[in-house]
Amino acid sequence: MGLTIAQKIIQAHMLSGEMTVGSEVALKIDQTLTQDATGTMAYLEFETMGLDRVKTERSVAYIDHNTLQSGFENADDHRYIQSVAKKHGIWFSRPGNGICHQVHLERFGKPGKTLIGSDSHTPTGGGIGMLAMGAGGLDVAVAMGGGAYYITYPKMYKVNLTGRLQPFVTAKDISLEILRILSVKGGVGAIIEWGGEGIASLSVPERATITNMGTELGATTSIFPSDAVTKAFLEAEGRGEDYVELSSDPDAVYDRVIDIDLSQLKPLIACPHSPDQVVTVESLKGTKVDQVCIGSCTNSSLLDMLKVAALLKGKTISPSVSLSISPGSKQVLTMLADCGALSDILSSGARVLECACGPCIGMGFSPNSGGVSLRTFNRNFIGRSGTADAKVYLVSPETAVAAALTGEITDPRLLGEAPEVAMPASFKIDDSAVIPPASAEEAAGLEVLRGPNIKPFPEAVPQEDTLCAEISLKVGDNITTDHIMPAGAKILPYRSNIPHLSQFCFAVCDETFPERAKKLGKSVIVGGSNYGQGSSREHAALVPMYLGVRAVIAKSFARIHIANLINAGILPLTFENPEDYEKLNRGDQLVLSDLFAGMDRGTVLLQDQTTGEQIPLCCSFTERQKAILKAGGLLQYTKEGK
Ligand code: MIC
Ligand code: SF4
Repeated sequence: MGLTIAQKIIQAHMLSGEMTVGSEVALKIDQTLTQDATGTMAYLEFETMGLDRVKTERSVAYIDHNTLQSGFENADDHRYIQSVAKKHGIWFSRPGNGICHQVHLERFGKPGKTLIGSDSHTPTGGGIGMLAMGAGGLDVAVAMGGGAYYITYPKMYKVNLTGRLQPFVTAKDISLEILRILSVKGGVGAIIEWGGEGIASLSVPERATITNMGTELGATTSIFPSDAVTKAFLEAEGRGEDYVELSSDPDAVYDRVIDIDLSQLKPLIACPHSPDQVVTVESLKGTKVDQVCIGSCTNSSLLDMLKVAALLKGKTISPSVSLSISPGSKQVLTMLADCGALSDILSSGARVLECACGPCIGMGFSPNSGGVSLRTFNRNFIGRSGTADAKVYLVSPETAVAAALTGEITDPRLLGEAPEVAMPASFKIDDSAVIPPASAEEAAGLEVLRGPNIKPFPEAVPQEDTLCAEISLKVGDNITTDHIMPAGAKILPYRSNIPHLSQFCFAVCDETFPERAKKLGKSVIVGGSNYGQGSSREHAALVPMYLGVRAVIAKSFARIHIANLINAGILPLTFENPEDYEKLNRGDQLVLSDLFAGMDRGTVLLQDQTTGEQIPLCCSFTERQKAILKAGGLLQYTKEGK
């Protein structure tokens, strides 16, 4: 039987396990990336494990999320990351050099390699044929130390593209179309391979937009073949030697095949507050818009920005709209400046922000109260923009410009001629903002610089055989990590300070949660399906762990979050009968006895002492996961030398 692209890369990197859907496989990881909001914790964990030099082919630490430096906290964390990177063999991308995924694609990614990153949009690398996955910081720390990364062997989906995009219909619209078809949980447990004759007309930045947003499907990752388009991109980046050809076998077998005819697609828009609430742009025409943001790791490539500049050239944005543009990298910004496109952007009345995540993670540029914001980003979860009652829509750069010019949601096809923008034959290469690590000899004498914002890692609590605890919170379906542990300008500076962060846990759902959970000392959370979707932030597990949460019972979990819960020593349990969700209420006293035997059986009976209900729960884990849970988390497990 032939293999898919992902299966070929998995096979070449498999350290243990079986290539059958649902079994756990251990992978050798070639490259890692971290960003600052998750990186501080990942490097603290790396240090705690007593590891010396990274064992990967390439590990890069980016600073891109929190670049406001509104107090000493960020500056201290950046300095810590820079010094720890230098000492341990990690390349350091300075603040201003760009968004991790954009820079990694430009400068470091290689087809056929494995990459894990402490950021859920790491699958962007799939745009050049990498097997690139988001992971919790602790998993990245282990991989940096040469340890395996474990995934549940996924199903293989194929999206077959035929035809060609019409003018003003873009890669972003393809991403929104697949979200419309599959929903935010439709990709869970699957790797999505993009193929068909239609991919030949998609450039690497367009492919990367699609693999980037595959994260919103809950997929393990998304991947394109490595072909002539990939080769041209790598050559333009001066990295032709990194090219290898990669394609699936003609007789590869897929669990699901989805066909999309590109010529039939229209400009699409995701409505508040979920990326899968997709309708056509024309169906919302005339909706008043207050703010437009162009950028983020989804749509900040040079090609995106050149199109935006061409559409804005000689025009002035609507007086009622505030427009921000964040180029994805220093390479993009300098090339825009050199060719004059930056002037076209500035003359239109746009505000040019730093090459960083910025508004995407609520780091400034929050909309006005109740404001309508059109963003080229990948997520529009409630409150993520920093304004609780804002209505955030997700669109392509072309649709974003149309709204910025007219002040209302407008089909971009009404803008006239679509700009013709070609990929440059060569990109401007300047890696001066990437600082190489010290040599092993030099590193020995180097000091790691820590600031007072770095607080000790919360104590591990080994799992008990009998758990008696109250339900401290009950939430619904599709709870995101932005609900569990919000980010934004006020909170992000404290990512290395779990006690401080804990005050904001679940603030979007219930502000009284942290106080109540702390008072209980030990508690359980009940959730619906796809619990923990979205970001890779392990803080969404570490903070509940700090607040005494010992188990989460849900209808189903998102991939990265369930791994983070296990890594934090929190027991993730699923309802055997999803309708039993209705039987549990906040305040109920629960007893879970004989847990260890239950873990071996794969099922445990929950006794609700308040209602008298008995509810069967699924608790099937691999031997490794059981040992991690019993030890009280991955850090403890690794320290015990397992
Ligand atoms: C996000 O887009 O939500 C983030 C911020 O990039 C996160 C990482 C984080 O919370 O630090 C992600 O996607 O993993
Ligand atoms: Fe940054 Fe937004 Fe991309 Fe997350 S989704 S890495 S916050 S740009």
